[in-house]
Formats: sequence, structure tokens, C-alpha cells
Amino acid sequence: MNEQSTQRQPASIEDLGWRTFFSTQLTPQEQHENCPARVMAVYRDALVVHDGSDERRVHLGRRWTKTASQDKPTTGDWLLLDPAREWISRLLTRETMIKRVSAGVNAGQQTQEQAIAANIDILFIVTSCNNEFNESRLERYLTVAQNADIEPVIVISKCDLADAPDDYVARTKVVTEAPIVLVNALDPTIAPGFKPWLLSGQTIAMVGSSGVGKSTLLNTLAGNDIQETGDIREVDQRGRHTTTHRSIHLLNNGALMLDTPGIREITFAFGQETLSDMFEDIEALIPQCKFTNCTHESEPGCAIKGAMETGDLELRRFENYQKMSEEESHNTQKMDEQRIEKRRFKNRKSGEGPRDAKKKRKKRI
Ligand SMILES: Nc1nc2c(ncn2[C@@H]2O[C@H](COP(=O)(O)OP(=O)(O)O)[C@@H](O)[C@H]2O)c(=O)[nH]1
Ligand SMILES: [Mg+2]
Ligand SMILES: [Zn+2]
Repeated sequence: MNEQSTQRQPASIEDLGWRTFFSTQLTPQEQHENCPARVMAVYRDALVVHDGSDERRVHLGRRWTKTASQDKPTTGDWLLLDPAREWISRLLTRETMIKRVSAGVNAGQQTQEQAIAANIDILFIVTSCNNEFNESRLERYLTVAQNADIEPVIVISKCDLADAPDDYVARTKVVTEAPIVLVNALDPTIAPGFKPWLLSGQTIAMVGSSGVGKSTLLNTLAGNDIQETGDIREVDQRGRHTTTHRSIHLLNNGALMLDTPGIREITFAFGQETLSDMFEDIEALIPQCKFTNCTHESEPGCAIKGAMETGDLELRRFENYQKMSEEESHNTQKMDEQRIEKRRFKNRKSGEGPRDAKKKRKKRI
């Protein structure tokens, strides 16, 4: 994305993924006055946006730095710039959004959901033919895709390094019906294998453990070393260079690919409903246990244990379901508590209890 970059540049706004879902959100006045632009990269206090003809840096004013994480512009977002194209007028409604949960590790920090990528059409879940391969991790990423309503594709890299790469494909098929692409990410001839998803104006994001080959895949599909020439860096407070979170690259065939050094083993927001969908089989078994408070450990008449004995349910899958459900309810509970505390604090500050506030609302009617 810097001057030396040999990366393809968009020729129109449609090249960046602009479509009716976004254009219909504009009022006639906005259509006339404002310029839509896509967030290509995110810095701490600025964004790099592209409007189809020019790329520019837009400062994130106080209005945005103070906005709740989920509503802050993120990579892939569409914005409206003011007529002078200097400020963000409005963030357009997202078609899809991948969210993470940032847990308050230190005292005073909040557990909150944060948008980490917006308007993603396809999610490449990258894993490799070695010990990194893990069914439970695949299930996690598949849940993320399902929760965001994004089509998942499983990419299994490093097939050149494994004795029996097809074993990994077979193991993946047990977990999901999603398409699978087995590759050597360093092989420059692999692009045709990705043809169904690398379409003009489609935005693809990648998730996967560090070292599985995400950047390599991006470079190979782009046909040049974007990482070498296009990596966006900024200097942090200690004067060190740090790679910014995420940036979008335009591939030669017109697809847009999100490089995600920031999306690794982080906590994603799954959504309770999505978990119920993903683990429908388990949730259908639980009510069949003899005891309503069954812990599925040693109770007689346990439907979960029964399914494990007949081989219908894997212990690993059940444990993964339990772990993800616990994480989800822990995060939901934390956020609910914070919401209540915030409300209490607000009421205390204004010197009125929730009841007074209610009365006041009624009065106004
Ligand atoms: N042999 C082989 N090496 C690969 C493959 N994919 C990635 N690598 C290597 O694995 C290392 C990590 O790859 P990288 O793209 O940085 O992983 P990332 O952390 O997911 O971005 C690099 O040394 C790559 O050259 C592959 O399919 N085959
Ligand atoms: Mg990388
Ligand atoms: Zn049970």
C-alpha cells in the first residue's frame, strides 16, 4: 500500500465491493454530497480509506475514539466522508461483522465486543497438515463464520510436508461439510483451486493459528510479495515499529483479501444461538437424560454418555461444546453485569434512582 507497492489498484468503487446493500442506505442528499469510501487499514487514531479512485488517511476524531468498540469503524467498513473528504460523516450498516470479545484482563478494563472485520463475504479458515491441525479449533472458527453469516472455506496448507495429507482432509470432513482446499501455499500455481471464491468485489478474510501460512497464501494468490512491500507499519509509543492490525489487499483477479495479523487465537464472540445451531445434535440429546440436572459424568440414563458409547458422539466434540458454551455465558454475564453497573452509576450521578427515572419518563408522555 505504499508507493513501492506493485499491488493492483481499484479502478472503481465497485472494485472495492460497493453494492446495492450499501448504496441503498444513502439519502438523496448524501448521494449528492458525500463520498463513500472503504476502510482499507486501521491505525490507532486514523484510517486508510479508498473511494475507488484515491486512497487517503482520515483522522479518527474524538467522536469515534469515544464510540463503543463495536460501533467504531473497522477494516472493511464502508463510510461516508464529508464533502471535503476529510471527516467521517457516517458509518454505513454492515452486511457482516466478525466480532471478538476483549476481556478486561486488568482491573478497570471492560469486557466488550469489538468489531474486527466488516463486510466479509468469505472466511478462509487456514490450518495445516501437522500437529497444529485440531478439530476443536476448526469448530470454533466455523462457529465464528456461522455467527457472522459468512461462508467458510477450509484451507489446509503444507500438504507438501506431510506423508499422508489426505488424512487431514478426511478428518476435516468429519467436522464440516464446508469446502476444503488442500494446498502448498508456496506453490504459485494454486490460484485456480480458489476460483469459486476469488471473485471480483468479494472480500475474503483469513483466520488461523500463527504460522499456518496465511500471509504466504495471500502473497501467492496476489502473485507478489504484498507482505514485503505492502505491510503497513506505525511507530508505537516506545518508538518500535508495530504492524497494524488488518489491511485489505486487492488481488489481480479482483478479489479483496484481508490480511489479519491480529486475528489469531483470540476470543471470538460465538453467540448462544449459533452454538445451539452448530451443536444441534448435543442440544437434542441433553433433554433425553434421565435426570434434568444431569452432569453427563456418571449418572444412569445419561443420553450424552449413551451416544458416546454407541459412537454417535465424540467426547472431544462434547467437551468443545461445553468449553465454548461456558466461555459464551461467562462473557455474556460479564457484559450484563457491566451494563447494570453502568446504569446504576448513571442514575447515581444524576441523583435519581431507576424508579425516579421511570417516573420522569412517564411524565413526559
Ligand atoms: N512447505 C510449506 N511451507 C509453508 C506453507 N505455508 C506456509 N509455509 C511456511 O510457513 C511459515 C509461516 O507462514 P506464514 O505465511 O508467515 O504464516 P501466518 O502466520 O499464518 O501468516 C513460512 O516460513 C512459510 O514459508 C506450505 O504450504 N508449505
Ligand atoms: Mg502472517
Ligand atoms: Zn446426561
